[in-house]
Amino acid sequence: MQRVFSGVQPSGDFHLGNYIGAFRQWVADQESHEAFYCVVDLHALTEEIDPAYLRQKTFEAARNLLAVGLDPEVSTIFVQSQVPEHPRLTWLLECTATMGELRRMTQFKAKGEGRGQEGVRVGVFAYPVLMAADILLYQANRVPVGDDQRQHLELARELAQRFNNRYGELFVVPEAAVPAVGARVMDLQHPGRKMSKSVESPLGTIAMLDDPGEIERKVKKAVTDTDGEMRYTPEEKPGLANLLALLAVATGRKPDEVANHYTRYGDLKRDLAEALVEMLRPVRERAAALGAEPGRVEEVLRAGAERAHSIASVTYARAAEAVGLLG
Ligand code: AQP
Repeated sequence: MQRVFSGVQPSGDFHLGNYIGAFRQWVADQESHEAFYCVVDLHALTEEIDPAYLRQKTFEAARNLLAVGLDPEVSTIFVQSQVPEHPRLTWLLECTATMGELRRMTQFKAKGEGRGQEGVRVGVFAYPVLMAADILLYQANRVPVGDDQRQHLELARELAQRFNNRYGELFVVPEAAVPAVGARVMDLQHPGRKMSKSVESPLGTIAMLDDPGEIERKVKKAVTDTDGEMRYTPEEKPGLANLLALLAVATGRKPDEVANHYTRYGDLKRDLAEALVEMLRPVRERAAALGAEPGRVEEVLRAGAERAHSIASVTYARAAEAVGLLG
């Protein structure tokens, strides 16, 4: 069986972008792959975060991964920092990557804007290497991610190939799996930027566990445009295109088909709100049920860390030996 790996930061509340860009694929892939899904708490440290908040969000993240439909009987669900090989392999890969490669990462460049690169933390600069280690430790063939992670996946592939060329065939070279529609869900108020956990946008972000009233309110207030023409043209009409893509995903159609079906923005928004409420209903219900049994989440994480460690430790030991470290 081929392996799938992916991760999510516990840097805030999961949102519609995470669900559509990533989690839906994770759930589908657990049927056909040996699956490893990780709450990447070390990544969340790259930005200022309150320790108690991080602990709480890490636990909630694990619970919500169960709520989206991951089955701990078939998927390994774990917390990154509980498997010590992640930072250990990162060091070996940092001694493989170059400054030039990391400087080209658009996310690093974007985060440097405004505060100047001198003020950006080393963790933000180096985090794509930690992400490469996350993936390569599990010899993952497939990595389901949203569009924003494409470039980081390319780096992971490049580092795996370079390491393999230098030291022998140690790592599987992973492939990114990016959904055709919904790979970049945009903020409903600022359709020029992606929906994101760590960016404050109370009306622009639909949280995965928002109640139906909140979803309806946010969709109703979503920014569109004033010409009233129903067309799927993301460059020209980013706000409308985002809504069309969301309804397409929620109803299993193509965005163009959805556009042909409507003449008025109001009707589109009404149906979109309804479709999102229905799509997220089972997730909300499962999250509520799991809230009543926190012991179950703890047990899943304990077993997940053990299983992840049993795989990661073998990969790391082989890599460490290959570079000449004493075992
Ligand atoms: N807007 C999005 N549309 C589609 N997919 C998305 N993903 C994130 N945002 C969107 C995908 O979700 C997975 C987890 O990514 P993450 O934990 O980095 O999510 P985030 O919401 O982007 O979190 P942050 O803390 O706000 O991160 P930054 O600082 O990077 O913006 C990934 O597969 C991602 O592609």
